[in-house]
Amino acid sequence: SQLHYRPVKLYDFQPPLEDFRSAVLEGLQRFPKSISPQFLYDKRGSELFDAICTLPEYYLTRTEVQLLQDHANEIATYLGNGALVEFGSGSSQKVRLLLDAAPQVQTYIGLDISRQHLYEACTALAQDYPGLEAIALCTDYTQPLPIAQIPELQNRHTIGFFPGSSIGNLEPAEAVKFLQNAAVLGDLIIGVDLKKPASILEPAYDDAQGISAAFALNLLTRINRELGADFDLSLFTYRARYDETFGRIEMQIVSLAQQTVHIGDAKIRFGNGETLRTEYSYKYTSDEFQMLAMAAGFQPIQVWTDAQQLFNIHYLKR
Ligand code: AVJ
Repeated sequence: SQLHYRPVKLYDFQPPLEDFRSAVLEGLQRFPKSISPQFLYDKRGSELFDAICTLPEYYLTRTEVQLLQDHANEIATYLGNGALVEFGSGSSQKVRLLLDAAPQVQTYIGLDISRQHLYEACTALAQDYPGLEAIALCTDYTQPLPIAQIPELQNRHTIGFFPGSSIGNLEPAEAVKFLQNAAVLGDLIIGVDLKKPASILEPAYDDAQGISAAFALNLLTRINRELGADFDLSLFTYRARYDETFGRIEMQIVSLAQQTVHIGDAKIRFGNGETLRTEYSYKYTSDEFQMLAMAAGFQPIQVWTDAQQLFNIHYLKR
């Protein structure tokens, strides 16, 4: 049958995937124990994260979507006829709000480490936006971006898009490095969660239905399945605490007993009450984030905020 959309061009830079086994062993042999949040997103983890995004307590997604809808026309004036590059594009849903308001944007570049998911999301966009040139760029965006090798990015207005407050997973020094790398590309539209009372933040990361807990604890299930470990899920619990000094939510798995877990030949000891950190989620005031952006060489020129002061979308000019 005839194609009714422009085929998606794929640039595959074959980013090396971090080895799950060595990352897990390394993280469990540290003190305090920690494992990178990137490993939370297996099939079940991605489903649980999608469920988190619709929880009543998790205000981030719906607030950001509302901001994008409310200010789409103004954001479109900043986009002009530039090329839109989405970092960690996942299923590329939020960018549709921008594309709907900015028909003059003719090029979309999705950038993700997961080639299959990326390609499918770009294809779905190409189908829904006839005339849009959709490009899939499979690469690790924490590494220097191969822009010299992408003709579609040469000599044109380019705007990065990094929604979801995903930058919150990075420690501030890493966040500056990410922003410096993104600045090579052009301007940046970025979603950032605001500082607020712990009474609002903590339920967002430890909800009444236990979905946030299931999301973190699924990491242990994944380790059991993929690495042949023997975590007893009944001997661990989940906790999310807002550390006001650091301005971050700390998500951790807590051992309910002194115990030894086996991962292949390795023995991992847990003390009673010992923690395994699964994520940080940093929160920034508008001013703090603008300082961070300036440290990375950006000029903050606009910030959109909801009436309840929950969330920011920043426009950063290179
Ligand atoms: C995907 C990093 C933006 O920090 O709000 C939500 C991850 N983890 N609930 C966040 C998360 C548990 C989320 N980010």
